[in-house]
Amino acid sequence: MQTYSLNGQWQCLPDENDIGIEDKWFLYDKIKDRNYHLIPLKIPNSFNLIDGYDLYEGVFWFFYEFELKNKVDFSNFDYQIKFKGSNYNTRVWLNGFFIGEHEGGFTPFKFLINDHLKSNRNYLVVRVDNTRDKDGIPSIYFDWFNWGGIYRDVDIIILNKNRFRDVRITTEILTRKSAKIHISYKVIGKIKFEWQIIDYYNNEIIENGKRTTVFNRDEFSIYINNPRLWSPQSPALYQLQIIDLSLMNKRNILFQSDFGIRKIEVRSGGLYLNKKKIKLKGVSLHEELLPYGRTIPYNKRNEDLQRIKKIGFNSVRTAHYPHDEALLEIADKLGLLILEEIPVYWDCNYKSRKTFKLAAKMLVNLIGRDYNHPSVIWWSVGNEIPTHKKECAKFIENLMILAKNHDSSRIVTYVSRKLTSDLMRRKGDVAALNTYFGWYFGVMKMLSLILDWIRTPVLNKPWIFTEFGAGAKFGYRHKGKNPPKFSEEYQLALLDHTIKTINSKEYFSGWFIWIFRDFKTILKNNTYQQGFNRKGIVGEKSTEKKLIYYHLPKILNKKRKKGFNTKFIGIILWIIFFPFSHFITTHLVTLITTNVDKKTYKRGIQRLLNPN
Ligand code: GCB
Repeated sequence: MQTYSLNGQWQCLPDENDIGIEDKWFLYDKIKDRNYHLIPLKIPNSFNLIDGYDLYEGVFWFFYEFELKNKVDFSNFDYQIKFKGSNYNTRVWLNGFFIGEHEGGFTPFKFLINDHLKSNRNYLVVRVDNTRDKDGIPSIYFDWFNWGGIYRDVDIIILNKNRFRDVRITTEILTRKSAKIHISYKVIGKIKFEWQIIDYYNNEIIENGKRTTVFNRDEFSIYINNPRLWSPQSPALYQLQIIDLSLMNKRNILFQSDFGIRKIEVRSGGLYLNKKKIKLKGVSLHEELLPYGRTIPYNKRNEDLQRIKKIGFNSVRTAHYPHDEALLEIADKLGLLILEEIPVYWDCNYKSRKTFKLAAKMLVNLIGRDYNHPSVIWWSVGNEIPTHKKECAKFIENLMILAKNHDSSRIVTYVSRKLTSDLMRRKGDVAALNTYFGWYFGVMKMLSLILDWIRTPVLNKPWIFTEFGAGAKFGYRHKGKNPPKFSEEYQLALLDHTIKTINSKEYFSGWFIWIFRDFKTILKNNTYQQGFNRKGIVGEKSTEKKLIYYHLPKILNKKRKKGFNTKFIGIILWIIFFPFSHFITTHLVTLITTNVDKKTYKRGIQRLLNPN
């Protein structure tokens, strides 16, 4: 496989009235002959970084001319165009011909272009529309910025006619001294190949063999002695290489992928990595860094994860959608456990078959993309969704079944913000809870009792506190007692209290601070926020470190002093209040917060649509 990058200087054109299709902007001459004011833009990049388009939601067209270095050879190769990420709806034309369409902003997609690719000049046209859609995923309301456009790499992929697909490497630890590596794949055509397992540690081939597969699914297993296991403390990596043996003198690598030998398991109410109990201590991260938007340079992503690791975290939740694969490559190398999620978020059209199909496609694509990364330990199929509604419960349950069918080696769950009324929690491998006690509602001191209460229906599974946090405006400091909300001191106090509380509860197998970095959102607009969610431990450019940042290394492992144990009181509360539980959470706690939020959302959306 060879790749030919189409990154570089493109031209683009906003289409505010959506006339481009009717006006045939996909034809080269149409654009060339008219005096359109084309805007140069370095792709990958979001169009919201163009002056004057920072809040734009709508259609943008992109134009790019290219010539492949070598002559095209359709008898031996297939040519695909691959987009690693483009938000939200993307249509592609090559040399005037429609090539394909893709819906969804965060997973890669590709189209075969043999029929229209030329050896000399090629003219590529892409139309991207980031208008919110009620049937989309996410739907209309979400608490992050809707960066539009082609914001990840674009490549031409040149594939041998005979090739591998869907190569999956699954590892199993058999004994302390041996491991099994299971390789499954599909072959298009007929391939005689050699496989090799390379150990990065000594940089040597530790196992190899030969095989032939004809048009089929196939699989084989390799056993290795004294395996070095992958873990956050020791992220040992191996590499699988598959080499074509049909070419006599040329070494043609058909497939290669790094992998790690590790096992994540849920058993007896705990989380185990390589058979040892583990507590996840992590932070969430949006794929955004200013001034780059979502197109974060590799070295900056690396810097993020290095800092996260250095603070002492062992895991990262990639909120709320798949990030660029570069993040996973870095996490594999550094030893950070990653929680991945598809953007099924808040209210989507759970009744729609089309929306379900879209979610299912995103999930399967994500699992396909990231299966071989040892850092990835979990698939979440949704965040803060209304599981009390029948249609949503079914939607989520079916997605969890789908995830398990595609990958039974990882944790499958969804994330809920409901306290007592989410009876679906039992169906996930772990119970995942988001709650902003002491921020959006409640008082910090009540947290311990509330947790002991709400866990009652899921006593046998590990709980993960997937979100908690407090906003802080960098530089807003308060001396003395009772720091106000949005001060750095309040954030420090809340995170300190919450972490201590969770660390003291054996049924919690992990927690994730919301969030590493402040991020843009049209939904947060008070004096301290001004278009940013301020719950980051660093500011939106990563340069400003808040007070909590310096304290975290000391706080991560803190526990509460042993005090009054509310475990049994929690269970009794559950029994007493069970008949009212739905009312309490759905109609009181959740509604109070949702109503407050909804007003802000509406204002935010209105401001976006009518900036003046
Ligand atoms: C949540 C959401 C997250 C928001 C966060 C907040 O519960 O899961 O996407 O950004 O609250 O800060 O309001």
